Amino acid sequence: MRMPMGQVRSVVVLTGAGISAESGVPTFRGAGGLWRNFRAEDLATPEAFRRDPGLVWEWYNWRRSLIGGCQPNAAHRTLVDMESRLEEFTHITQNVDGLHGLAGSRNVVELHGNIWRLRCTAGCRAPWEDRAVPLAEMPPHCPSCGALARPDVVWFGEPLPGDALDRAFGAVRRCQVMLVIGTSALVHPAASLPLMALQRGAHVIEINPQPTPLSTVVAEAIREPAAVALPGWWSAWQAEGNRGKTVTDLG
Ligand code: BJW
Repeated sequence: MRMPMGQVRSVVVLTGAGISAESGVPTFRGAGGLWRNFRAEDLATPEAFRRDPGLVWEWYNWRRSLIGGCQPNAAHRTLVDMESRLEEFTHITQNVDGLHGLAGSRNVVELHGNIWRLRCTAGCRAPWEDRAVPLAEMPPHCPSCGALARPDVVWFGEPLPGDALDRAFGAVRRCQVMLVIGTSALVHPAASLPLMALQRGAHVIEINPQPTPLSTVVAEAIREPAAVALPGWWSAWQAEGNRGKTVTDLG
């Protein structure tokens, strides 16, 4: 597909754990991934939390301390620049690490929640932010009603936040260009978003050093780490766009 750069109005970015890898945050799958050493069934399901909230909270406390020592990288910063310059830009993330916000992204659709927020299991109040590392109380409780608190993240088998999902699907329906960065594209419904964009004729570009199920169907697969590939891709977009090049030419 050839799409004149000047005609591109609507861009969507979907990020996954790989964008934070160069910041030192472990991914989930693949070499060094969290699921190599921990079982998702024991730690990232509602059943696991019901069975042993203390164990699940220990794991989240450990991850919060690890993420708390990490800083955004050049890929996170490039997305901040894209947000400030592009007319219609929607940034969707599966990440819970909060590094996009720390980099300065203002409007991020968080599909899987945020590890820095807590939620009352009795649902008595809205989720609240607590950046303490370690948490003052383990496991923590709701300051309003005293019920057990849980991380405000989406575990396997749980529905994604409806408003975030609606915004994501709405933006994907309208987009002309979609960048899919640092995700294994295995977890649904997030993994359905690029497929939907493709079905609707968008130009989909994947940035990932490893192949994924998307790699053979996207228009371009850039096999480089995000902190290298994304700033380069964005510079080329800005420079070449003004000279009337097309999205395909930038591959
Ligand atoms: C780099 C890089 C560098 C490395 N630069 N790249 C069978 C078929 C289809 C679906 C299902 C099924 N069985 C069950 C399901 C549903 C399930 C699912 O999809 N499972 C599949 C795994 C099979 N989905 C769900 O359960 C979801 N909910 C749902 O469907 O609800 C339905 C419902 C409706 C109504 C009522 C009730 C239910 C929820 C999914 C929640 C996912 N949660 C987690 C944990 C979040 C909290 C936490 O962090 O603790 O979200 S799991 C984990 O995976 C996390 C991530 O957001 C998510 C995706 O991972 P991501 O980001 O892709 O990371 P990785 O590690 O997989 O990949 C990293 C990539 O980066 C790799 O490709 C590297 O190569 C690359 N990389 N360095 C660029 N420098």
